[in-house]
Amino acid sequence: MLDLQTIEMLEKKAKEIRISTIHEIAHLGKGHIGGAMSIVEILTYLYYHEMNIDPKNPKMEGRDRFVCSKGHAGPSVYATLADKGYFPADWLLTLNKGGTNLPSHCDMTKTPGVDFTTGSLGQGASAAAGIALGQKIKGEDSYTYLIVGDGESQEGQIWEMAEFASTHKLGNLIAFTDFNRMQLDGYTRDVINMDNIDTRWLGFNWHVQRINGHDFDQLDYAVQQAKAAKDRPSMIICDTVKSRGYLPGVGVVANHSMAVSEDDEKKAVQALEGGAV
Ligand SMILES: Cc1ncc(C[n+]2csc(CCOP(=O)(O)OP(=O)(O)O)c2C)c(N)n1
Ligand SMILES: [Mg+2]
Repeated sequence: MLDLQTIEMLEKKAKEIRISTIHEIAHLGKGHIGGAMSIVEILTYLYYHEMNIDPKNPKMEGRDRFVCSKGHAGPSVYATLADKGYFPADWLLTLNKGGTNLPSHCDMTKTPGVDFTTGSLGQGASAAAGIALGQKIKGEDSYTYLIVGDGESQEGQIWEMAEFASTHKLGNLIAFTDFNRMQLDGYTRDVINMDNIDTRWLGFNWHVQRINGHDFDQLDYAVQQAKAAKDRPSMIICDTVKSRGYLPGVGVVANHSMAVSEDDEKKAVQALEGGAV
């Protein structure tokens, strides 16, 4: 269990990352705020508590790796990396503008700290399995962490990765499904029903857990359990709220890529600072 001080530190960081993400997207005027906000606690937990990384040496040998396969969540990944010191915070205001190092979707050739280029849904997951296999072959004591979306999990490539990773007993691959129940233009349930997500992963012989993806204690417990399951890859299905912390988007079905005005930005940040999340 995490101690109270750690939980308070993580909650404070998560709030700062949410606020940075809102500023970043508002400066551009629009962006994938829904899917960026739903993974903030997962990112915060990994980058501030779990991963063996060195922002001063982004390509450190033997480090843990992170792949955000739902590459459109780039803005909250960047807010996290900037706060960790991978690059100057003022880069955040260049999000997706000409000449930027922070394109809307994660790009390993541009952004220090991004371990794999993503955006074409499904592909990052396969890359993560390949990276985890490489770590295993090298005998490294390191992990690959992966986030996939629930809509993304409708891609056939995800399930090819699932069988590959269990065949190769990739106990060092720890994945999270951001189960926010929404995809680009509606509820996953209305597009392709993902309600049997747990048994799907079990069927592919993964170690499967289901948690509240905004709860640090649950994230910690699940990651430690995942590490203990050394003979299988792990999937931690995280129940989350799309747009969590960006109140104008919460509960709105079309909250995928949204316009974020200066007024929305001000109100959302005020709400967060007032303790909305
Ligand atoms: C192969 C591919 N098809 C379509 C898209 C367009 N697209 C971007 S995000 C998205 C919805 C993804 O839904 P989900 O994984 O649930 O993301 P989240 O709810 O976390 O934003 C789609 C269809 C894409 N990026 N890649
Ligand atoms: Mg989704």
